[in-house]
Amino acid sequence: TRNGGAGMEKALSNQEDLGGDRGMTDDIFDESYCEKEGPKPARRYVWRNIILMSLLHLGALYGLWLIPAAKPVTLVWGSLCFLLSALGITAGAHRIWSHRSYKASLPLRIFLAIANSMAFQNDIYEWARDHRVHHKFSETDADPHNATRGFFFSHVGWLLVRKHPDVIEKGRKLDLSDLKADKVVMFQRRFYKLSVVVMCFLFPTLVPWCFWGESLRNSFFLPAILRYVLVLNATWLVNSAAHMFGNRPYDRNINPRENRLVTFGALGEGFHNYHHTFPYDYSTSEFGWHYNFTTAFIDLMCLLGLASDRKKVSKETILARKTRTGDGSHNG
Ligand code: ST9
Ligand code: ZN
Repeated sequence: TRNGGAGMEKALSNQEDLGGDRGMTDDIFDESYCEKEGPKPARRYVWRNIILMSLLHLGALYGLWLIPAAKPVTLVWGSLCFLLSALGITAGAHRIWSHRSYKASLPLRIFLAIANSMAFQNDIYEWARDHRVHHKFSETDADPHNATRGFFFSHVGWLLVRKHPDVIEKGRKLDLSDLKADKVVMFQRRFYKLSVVVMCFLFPTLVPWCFWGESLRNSFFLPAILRYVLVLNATWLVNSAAHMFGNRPYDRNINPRENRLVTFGALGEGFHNYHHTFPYDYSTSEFGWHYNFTTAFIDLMCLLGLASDRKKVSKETILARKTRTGDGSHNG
C-alpha cells in the first residue's frame, strides 16, 4: 500500500477521528480501487469547449494588452474580484463543501456561494463531487483530472474531452447527501447559469463602468475576462504543477507536492502533499497563515462568529507521519 503497514493503520485511525466527525469520508484515498484492464476508451473531444476556452484565453491576452490603458482603480477592482472569486473556490467549494473541514453559518455560505458563481468553475455540487472522486481515486482513471495523463490533461485538457467512464461510475457511488441537504448548494445549482452571467460577467464589468467611468471595453476585458482566466489557471495549477513539481514531506508515495508558487497564486492551496495526506485539515497546511490567505479568512470568520468547528491535525500526528512516509525534506 502507499502508506505501508503500521503507518496505514495509524493514518486510518486519524481519519476516523476527524473524518467521522465531519460526517463524511468520501475524500479519503481508496486503496482498494483497481483500474480496469485492457485498452483505454478513445479520447472524445468536445469541440464546443475547445473553441470557447480558446476564445476566452484570447480575450484574456487582449485584457493583458489593455492593462496600461486602464484606470488604476479598475486594476484594484479586478484584484478584488480575483480575491472574492478565489475565496468562493478555496474557502467555499473546496474547504467547506468538498471536505467539510469547517462549518459555516448561513450568511457565510450564501456569501461564498455568490463568490463561487463569480469564479464560474461549475456549480458547487458538481465541483465538490468531482473533487471528492479526485481525492478518493487520485491519479487513476476515476480521477477527473488524473495527473498521470500529463500536465496539459490535468491542467485544462480534462475539461475539453468526455470524462473517463470510471469517473462517472465511481462518482455515482459517492455519498453526496450532505450537499443535497444544503439549501444554499441546491439553490446555487438551480440558478447557476443566471448567477454566473450576473456574478462572473455583469457585476465585475458594470461596477467600473458605472462608478468611475471606465470604458466598457476595459471594464469587460480586465475585471471580468482576464480576472476569470487568472483564477481558472491558478486553480488548474493545483491539479497540474502541484501534482508534478515540489517536495513531498508528508507522503513520498503520492504525486501531490508542496509548491510555493502555486500556493501563492491559489491563496494557500499549493501545500498539496499535505492536503492529500490530511484532506480534512481546514488549513490545507501545517503553517497557519503563512502564504495562506484562505486560512486567515476562515479564522477571521470564526472570530466574527460566522464559522466554527475547524478541523486541524495535531503537530504530533504530522510529525509522526512525516517521519514515517515523508521524503525527508521537512521544510514544507
Ligand atoms: C473548472 C473546474 O475550471 C475546475 C476545478 C478544479 C479543481 C481543482 C482542485 C484543486 C484543489 C483545490 C484548490 C483550489 C485552488 C483555487 C485557487 C483560486 C485562485 N460523479 O460532465 P458531463 C455525470 S470548470 C458522478 O457532461 P461528459 C453527470 O452528472 C470551468 N457523476 O460528462 C451526467 O449525468 P446525467 C468552466 C458524474 O459528457 C453525466 O455524468 N466549465 C460525474 O464526459 C455526464 O456529465 C467548463 O469548462 C462524477 N464525478 O463531459 C465545462 N461527472 O446525464 C466543464 C459527471 O445523469 N464541463 N457525471 O446528468 C464540461 O463541459 C463537461 O463536464 C465535460 C465532460 C466536457 C468536461
Ligand atoms: Zn481537496
